[in-house]
Formats: sequence, structure tokens, C-alpha cells
Amino acid sequence: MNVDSQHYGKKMFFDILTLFPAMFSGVFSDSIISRAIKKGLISVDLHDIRSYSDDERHKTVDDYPYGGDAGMVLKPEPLARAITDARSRFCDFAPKVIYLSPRGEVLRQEIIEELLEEKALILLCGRYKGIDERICERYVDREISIGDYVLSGGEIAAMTIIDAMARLIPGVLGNRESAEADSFYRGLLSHPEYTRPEIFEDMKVPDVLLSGHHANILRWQREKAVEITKLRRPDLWAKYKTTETNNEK
Ligand code: 4HQ
Repeated sequence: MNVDSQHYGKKMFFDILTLFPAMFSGVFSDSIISRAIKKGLISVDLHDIRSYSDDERHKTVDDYPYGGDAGMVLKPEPLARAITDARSRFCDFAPKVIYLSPRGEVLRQEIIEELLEEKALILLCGRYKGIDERICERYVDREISIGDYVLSGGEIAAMTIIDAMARLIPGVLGNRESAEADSFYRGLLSHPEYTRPEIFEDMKVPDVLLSGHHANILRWQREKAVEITKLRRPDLWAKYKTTETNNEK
């Protein structure tokens, strides 16, 4: 059975609604994502929100905010049409609409895993001050933020989500990458890694790693993972301690 037939029926579909489709070309032609697309494991379609404008001449998609603040807001009608169109393309899959916004729940690996349960996702990328709230109310299923900072648009956040998802799809990663060994896989940060040479400048690779003693190596790696997690991410450490399944390991 080849890779394609093995995952036949599990192909995941992404529709991206954006004002800047060209931003995605580099990422989708040269990355883990491109490999997933070539293998037929995911499909990514870009749709220019501007093509859903009702104004033939200027293709307007934004307008001044009520309340008189500075900046522009994406008008609801083109967004509603773009979303409705995307939904109809995936009618069998009941796709969730995700709006990328700093107001959303902050992205974590668990959210990536949840999203992998879906067959299709519609990722809505806003620009300027954001989108008309009525779109959030009626059309958006989930708002996600990639972190507490301000981007100039949702595009990079959408790429982040697709990248993090693609690498967990069986068959996407090659021998050189392994999803299981990564940070967060067991709720701890990863231990330090070393490669040749044994001595770099005046720094030596820890002896235990050269010892060939598998049990000791595992113990050292675990100790280091715990140490670094406690130190750098007390929040992750607290969560880890209260997760029963981890303590059994
Ligand atoms: N923006 N995580 C404002 C973000 C963002 C984030 C996207 C800026 C939406 C309208 N998106 N636009 N942080 O900062 O996802």
C-alpha cells in the first residue's frame, strides 16, 4: 500500500480567505506544507476576498469604523459571500470557520490536535483593524490568536496553524524529522541536543551521551527536560504535574 492509498479519505482541506494570497506562495512551495500538498495529504486553496466585493470598479472591501476611530474595517458582505462560497465547496465536510485574531484563544499544541479532527477548515485572515463584528457573530466558529502581539494581518497566523497541523499528518514528515520527539509532545520542553564534534571551541558534549548506556541517557534527557521546563516555563511545569497520564510514564 503506498502512502496515498494508506491515507485515502483522510486528506484535509484548507480554504484561506485573504486579501493577500501572494503572501502564501513561498511558504506553500517550499516547506513541510509543500511536501504534504505534493503527497496529496492536504489541499490548500487561496481565495482573494477582494473578488467578493460588490463594487466592480474599485473592488472595495473595507470602510470606516462606526464610532469614528482611525483605521479601516473589513465590510461584512464580501466576507459573508467568501465564507458562504467556501462552505458550499466543502458542503459535505461541515468546515469550521476560523478567524485569526489577537482576541481569540491563544494557540497551543492541543488546539492543533483538535483541529486535526476536522476534515476541512476555512481560515479567515483579517487586515487593518479587523472585520465587522457581525461576521464573528454569525459566520465564525472559532477565533484563534497565535500569541499576544499584533501582526499586520492574519496570514502569518494561518500559515502557522497549517504548518503545525501538516507536520502531524502521518506521512508528511520524513526520516529527518520526528513529530513524537518534539517539545510539547509529552508536555515538557525538549532536552538539549548535541551533534559532532565531541569538543566545540572549549565545550564538550556531556559524557553520559557518549557512554552508550541507554538507560542513563534516557534518565539524563528526562532530568534536563524537567529542569529546563521548570526554569523557563513554570506554567507548563505546573500543568505537566497535574496531568496524571504523564506521571505514569
Ligand atoms: N492580527 N494572532 C489584526 C493578529 C493575530 C494574532 C490578525 C492583527 C488580525 C486584523 N492574528 N488582524 N496575534 O495580531 O492571530
